[in-house]
Amino acid sequence: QFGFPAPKTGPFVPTKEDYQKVYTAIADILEDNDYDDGSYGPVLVRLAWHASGTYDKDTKTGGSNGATMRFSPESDHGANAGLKAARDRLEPIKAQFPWITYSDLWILAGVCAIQEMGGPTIPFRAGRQDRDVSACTPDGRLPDASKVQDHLRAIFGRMGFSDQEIVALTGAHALGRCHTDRSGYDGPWTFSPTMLTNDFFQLLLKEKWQWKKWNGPAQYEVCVFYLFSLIPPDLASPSSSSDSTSVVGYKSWEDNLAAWYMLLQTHNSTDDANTANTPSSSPPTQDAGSKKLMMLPADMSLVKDKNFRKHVELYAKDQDKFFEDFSKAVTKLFELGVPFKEGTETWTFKPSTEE
Ligand code: ZEM
Repeated sequence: QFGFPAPKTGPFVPTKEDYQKVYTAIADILEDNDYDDGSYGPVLVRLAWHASGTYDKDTKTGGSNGATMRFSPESDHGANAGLKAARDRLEPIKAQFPWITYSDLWILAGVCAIQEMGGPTIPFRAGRQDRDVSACTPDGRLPDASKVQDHLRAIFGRMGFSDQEIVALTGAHALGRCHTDRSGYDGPWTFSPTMLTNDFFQLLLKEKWQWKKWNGPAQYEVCVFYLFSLIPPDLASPSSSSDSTSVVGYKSWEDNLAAWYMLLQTHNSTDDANTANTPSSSPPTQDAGSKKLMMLPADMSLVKDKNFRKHVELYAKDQDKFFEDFSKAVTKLFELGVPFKEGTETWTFKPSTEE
């Protein structure tokens, strides 16, 4: 009865708290001022999507269970170009929490990135198992950006998604950018590529997209004047929307004009007793100017096809509805083909800003 206590036996069974620790560790490595727009968030979302989007509902192959993108040939598939940056970024986390599978880690990183970039809560279930190279999926299961609606319906239909879900999922293109050394395409879709908004849909509908004149792959571009950014934040709500992202978020030229009109009126009425209209002393938050934004041919088909377009119109008007549907569709995407044990709990993790 004098010895050390008997060592605990049996395998380590991680709890929700253990996964929350991993979530927090991922949240801590998202930012890096020397990478892209200052965050690994977008490329981590793309990693989780490409791990999941190989699913085939008929053969029940592919999907996020397995993390087979660790291996060639899948890592070398053209669609996965550039995702090594995302996988490498997660290696120190895997070393710190060796009990988590790569498959769960990649998906948890996607969940974390979406939430930390201002997106909706994405419920998470653990239990993905890593598989070996023999589970790699054939090339060609992910969408081709040069193709349009019929292709998108074939690819996402194979995973089991409807038109509405296709449109909601593609709203992820509010995040990140295209890289000439990865896909060959170039540029961001929105002004705020590290913040999830419904700007992708607003821009699709409101801007006049033109074919980009260059030697690269065919893509659309538009040069958007960004006068709105000069307006002090407390005057910057010309439309009814008063969400906290209004200064960063996309504003149509009508909104720009309305904001300038308000500013002019305010300046012309400085003698008024109405102090509510006093211009703010807070400085403009961003430089005014213009910026080139882009769309892929696949993106543009979402407004050219009338059945896709009605969902684009809804999400452009209603960011809450977009967030609700995006969360549902992403949760489904991330769980395609995953053989969860019966009774696996669904967890939600708190964004790090709310802790
Ligand atoms: Zn994307 N995506 N995607 N996508 N994607 C790129 C980048 C990102 C398509 C596509 O070809 C491309 C979904 C759907 C579709 C993200 C998330 C999601 C790029 C640029 C291309 C070419 C890659 C590069 O050069 O770095 C096509 C055709 C899609 C079909 C509709 C869905 C669904 C997504 C998540 C739910 C994200 C976050 C990026 C930005 C990555 C980054 O590094 O910034």
